[in-house]
This record gives sequence, structure tokens and C-alpha cells, in this order.
Amino acid sequence: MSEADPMPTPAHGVAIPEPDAPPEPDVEGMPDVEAMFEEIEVDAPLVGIIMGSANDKPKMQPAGKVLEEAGIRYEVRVMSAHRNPDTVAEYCKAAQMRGLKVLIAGAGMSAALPGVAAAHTSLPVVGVPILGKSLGGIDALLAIAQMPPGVPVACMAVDGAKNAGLYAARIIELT
Ligand code: RP5
Repeated sequence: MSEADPMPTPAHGVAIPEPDAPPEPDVEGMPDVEAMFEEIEVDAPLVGIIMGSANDKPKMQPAGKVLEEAGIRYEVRVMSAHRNPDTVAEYCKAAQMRGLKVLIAGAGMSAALPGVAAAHTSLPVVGVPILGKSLGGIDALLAIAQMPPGVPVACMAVDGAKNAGLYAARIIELT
């Protein structure tokens, strides 16, 4: 046997295999993981305020005011469950991973937004029925209150965005 022999054969003739080399890290998959972490900002908002129309902004503004006063970071997005269903699904599916803790969802008329949001996230969803031009807000109120079992949505009063902000703040204080 020379010193250069890489696998010396023992006297009884059975070669002892080298221990398995540790698996190579999956460098192919790393960029995806890094991208996910890059999306989690240090100052990421804790509450997402979403609403079905830009016209809902004045009605939803009290929720943001309450959160601001409580020092809770939030973001505001306009997206309609009926007019932008893909946007709603994408936003709500990514919400928890982005660091959001609560969603506040306001909508008027056939107000599907809070329920659709709850269908796409495990985060607590606080619904705000917004008074429309007819039916005194009862349309949105019932749409948000009458969620089927298994898809929970907290329903505030008609135009109850202030309480939605307070409710979200209480949830965050518990987490
Ligand atoms: C809902 O339809 C919105 O939340 C809004 O309250 C209502 C009417 O929408 P616009 O016609 O004002 O955009 O989706």
C-alpha cells in the first residue's frame, strides 16, 4: 500500500466506506428565503386598514386616527372584493407573513370585503359596515354580521370605524 492509496483495503479484504459527506446546502432555494425576509420591514405596520372604495376613506379615517394616537403602525389600502378580487386575495394571504396582526375592513352596500378577507387569512378581521346611499346601511351591516360558521369577522356598528381602531388596538395589546 502506498501513502497515496485513497482507500486502503483492510487485511480481511472489506473496504471501509468513507462517511457520507454532509448534504450540500440548497443554494438554489436561498434567494427566495432572503427575499421573504427582505419583505419584513423593521417598521412594518401592525394593522392593515382596507376598504372597498376610495370614497370610503373619510368614513374609515377614524380608525387610523385611533391607531395613530395609540402609537400603532398601520397601512391603508383600497381594494374591492367585487372589483379587485385577486388583489384582495393576494393582500390577505400575504398579510400575516408581512407582520400584520389585524385587518380592519370597511365596505358599503353588498359589503363582501371583510368576509372575503377572513377567507384568505387567519388574522382577526374587524369589519366596518359603511352607510351607503340607500337602505340606511342595513345592507352592509347584514353582509358583514351574517358570516357563515368557520369564517369569523367582528362586526362594528354602521360607520363604526373608530371602534374598529380601538378594537384592533385591544387585540394588539393582547399579542
Ligand atoms: C363598496 O361599494 C365600497 O365599499 C363602497 O362603499 C360601495 C360603493 O363604491 P363606490 O361606488 O363609492 O366606489 O364596494
